[in-house]
This record gives sequence, structure tokens and C-alpha cells, in this order.
Amino acid sequence: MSFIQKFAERVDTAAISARAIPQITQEQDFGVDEAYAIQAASIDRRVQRGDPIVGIKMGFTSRAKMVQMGVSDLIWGRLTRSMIVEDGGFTEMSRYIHPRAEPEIAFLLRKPLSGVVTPLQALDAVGGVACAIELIDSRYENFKFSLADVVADNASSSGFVVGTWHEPGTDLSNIGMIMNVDGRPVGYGSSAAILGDPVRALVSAARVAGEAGLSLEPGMVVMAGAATAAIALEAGQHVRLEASGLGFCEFRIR
Ligand code: 0L1
Ligand code: MG
Repeated sequence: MSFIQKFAERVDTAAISARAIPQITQEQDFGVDEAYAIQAASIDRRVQRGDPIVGIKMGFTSRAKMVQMGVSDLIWGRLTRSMIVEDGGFTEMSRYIHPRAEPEIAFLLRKPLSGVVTPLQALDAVGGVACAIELIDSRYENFKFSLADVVADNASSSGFVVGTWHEPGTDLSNIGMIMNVDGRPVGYGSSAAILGDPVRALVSAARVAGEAGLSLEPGMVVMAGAATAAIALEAGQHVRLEASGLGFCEFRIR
């Protein structure tokens, strides 16, 4: 078995069993290209189990996230159907190791999107925009990883909640975002923190998907990245994101 397949199985098993593993780069050094190959192979295992890809997430798209995690490169991961948490619904703590939540903007595609595009071309492929919450849950012990580790681990992505879709013409350049836990505000941010405008994350999503030979199809979702640092979650909490002009989205973890 190649090391790509070995580590793909390792991170996949950690994800489905919600058991933390040591950083895989401590066992074998590899680069970011190999890390994306591990990510692709681990997600392919899910797809083979009947859990299709429904979109992609962009990560480290804000200064706050880069500072929080001590990295400087933008990364991306794949979203699969089992990761969807219904807006207003529940998710189970037992599915995660040490989950965190972050406020994001999501795009719903109405046309295929791939390769090098301008912001206007990217927006032309969008059928709706919404506020969203990403649940991240590094499969590594203590949420500690190198860039290659986190890329191999699907950029820590483990779930996502999307609010009501709004018209794609909505100006996304400065959406005020408030994260509330159990009715108390715990984080404030602006969508401007996402590469200056989340549309830039969509342009990057088209490029990285094209480079990976992944086709972003109508109906797929692109998560643009976080507007603030992530907040750690505990069982029993109610998490609600309020976003100016985009309403809110929420879930409970039990
Ligand atoms: O911005 C992101 O979604 C990056 C997620 C990967 C790093 C992390 O676990 O915080
Ligand atoms: Mg994120």
C-alpha cells in the first residue's frame, strides 16, 4: 500500500471513529502536493461508501485564522453530504473529537465553475449566497498540525450549516457577523476579513478545483472561509450566527 493510501485510511478512520491521531508528518515527511493526494484518497473512501462530494471549503482565508493556526497559506477541502447539519437542527458531540465553529459565507452554484475566472465570471455561476457556520474538528491530537497535516485531514472540515439562500447580487464585501453561543455574543467579525471580499475566495475555489481536476457543478456549495477565529464547542450548546443582510443560521450540539 502506498503511503498516500495508508495515511488516507488513517485520517478517514480517525474522522469516522472521532478518535484523535498523532500528526502523520511526524511518521513521514511529505509536501503539500502529497497532502492533497491523501485528502483526495481519504474523501474517495467516503464517496465509495455512498457519501458524495457536495462542494468545497476554503480555509485560512482570513488573517485571524492564519494567526490562530500559525500558517500563511490558503488551503481547501471537500464537503460531503454527511457533513451537512440542517439549519436549526442538531448535531451530536459523539461525531467529533474537539469541534470548533466559525462564521462563514456560502455560495450556491447554478453553473459549473472551474479554472481561472474573474470575480464577475465567478459570480455569474452563483445562484444564491447565505451565511453559514463551518464545524471544524482536526483529527490530530490537541488540534496541532503542520500545513501538510491539515491539508491531508481535509482542512479540518467536519460539518457545515447553511442559512436561507439570498439573491446572488447581495453585496458581500462588508457583512457584519456575530457569533452567539447560548444567546451570548462570543465573536464579532466582517466578511471583509475573508480575503477582503468573499468573492475572492470563490475565485480561488474555482482555481484550486480546476487544478485538482475537480468539477464544481450546479447545486454544489462553496464555503468562503471564516470571518473570525473559530470558537471551541461543548455539548449542549446552541450556536447562532447573525449576519447583516443575510439573516441567521443556527444549530445545537448535544
Ligand atoms: O479556515 C479554515 O477553515 C481552516 C481550517 C483548518 C485549520 C483549522 O483547523 O483551524
Ligand atoms: Mg472554515
